[in-house]
Amino acid sequence: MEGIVTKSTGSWSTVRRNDGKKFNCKLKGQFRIKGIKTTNPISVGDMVDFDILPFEETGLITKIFPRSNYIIRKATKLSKISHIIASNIDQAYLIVTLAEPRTSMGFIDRFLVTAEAYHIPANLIFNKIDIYNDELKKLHNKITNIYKPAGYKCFSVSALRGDNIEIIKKVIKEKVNLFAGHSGVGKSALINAIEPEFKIKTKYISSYHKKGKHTTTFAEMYELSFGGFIIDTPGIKEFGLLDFKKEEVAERFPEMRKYMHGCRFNNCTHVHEPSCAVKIALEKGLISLSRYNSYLSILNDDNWN
Ligand SMILES: Nc1nc2c(ncn2[C@@H]2O[C@H](COP(=O)(O)OP(=O)(O)O)[C@@H](O)[C@H]2O)c(=O)[nH]1
Ligand SMILES: [Mg+2]
Ligand SMILES: [Zn+2]
Repeated sequence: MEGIVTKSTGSWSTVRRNDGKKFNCKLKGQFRIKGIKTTNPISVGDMVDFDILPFEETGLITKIFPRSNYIIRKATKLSKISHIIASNIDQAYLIVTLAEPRTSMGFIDRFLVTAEAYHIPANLIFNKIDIYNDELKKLHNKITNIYKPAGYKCFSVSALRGDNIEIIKKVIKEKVNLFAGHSGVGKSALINAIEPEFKIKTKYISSYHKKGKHTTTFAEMYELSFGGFIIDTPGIKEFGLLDFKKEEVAERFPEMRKYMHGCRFNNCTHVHEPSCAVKIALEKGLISLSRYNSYLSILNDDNWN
């Protein structure tokens, strides 16, 4: 039988058969994935073949179909071993907020670069707009005016008040959607606003917890009543920029990609070279300074291979 993995915690996975029935399954034997060292051979979103043992409720996964894409994070910051968060994703939404806990633009850019590297279309959802004061509304305007021209859709919602939930439902329909974002931005609340039946636990974050303890909960896939899935990814602080080289970073910024062919040097890093089309675009305001600074910051990471 064929199915999709909706949850995977160590040795057990929940597999949704194509008719919607779910089975608890174990992996049969050892699976190795070419090229990457991972702590988990199977992830949420994997399409699998499985057998159910006669008279038993549990099954054995016998095959993992090739993934169209996947997103990973490193087990630890310096580790070469990675953890597959989810696979076969149609589109990713980064849930952010300018209220508490505020998402930094650096984090947004790293997420978008990661999604670009994995060829997953990504967009931004600004949550908690019900509590934006005038200052935050201005900031919200300013930030969306950076991301929209860069090629990303920006949605503004209030999971609590219900603002613009219908728009979100429309864009996620019939797709496998990854929902990512810092703990506390309202991912679970948003999923509940989309599907009130789910009643997923949301949590209040006290200032004591705001620092962010490392949560080890697993990604989970929710089936939408109107077609499609949401993968909720709790507790992800960082995404692994593992699969590409430093030289490729500029290409992962769509607005830099647009201009870089005009640079004088083929191997231009867009940092100090003369006749750099990216820097000219920056000076003209065609590329935002905050995005360019994120580019420099990623280049300066000390964990490039
Ligand atoms: N004011 C306001 N609070 C929200 C909104 N969405 C979520 N919250 C609150 O933010 C906190 C964290 O929400 P939760 O959904 O658990 O965040 P998650 O960690 O991203 O899943 C909870 O106390 C929610 O009630 C919103 O749209 N407006
Ligand atoms: Mg949550
Ligand atoms: Zn250049």
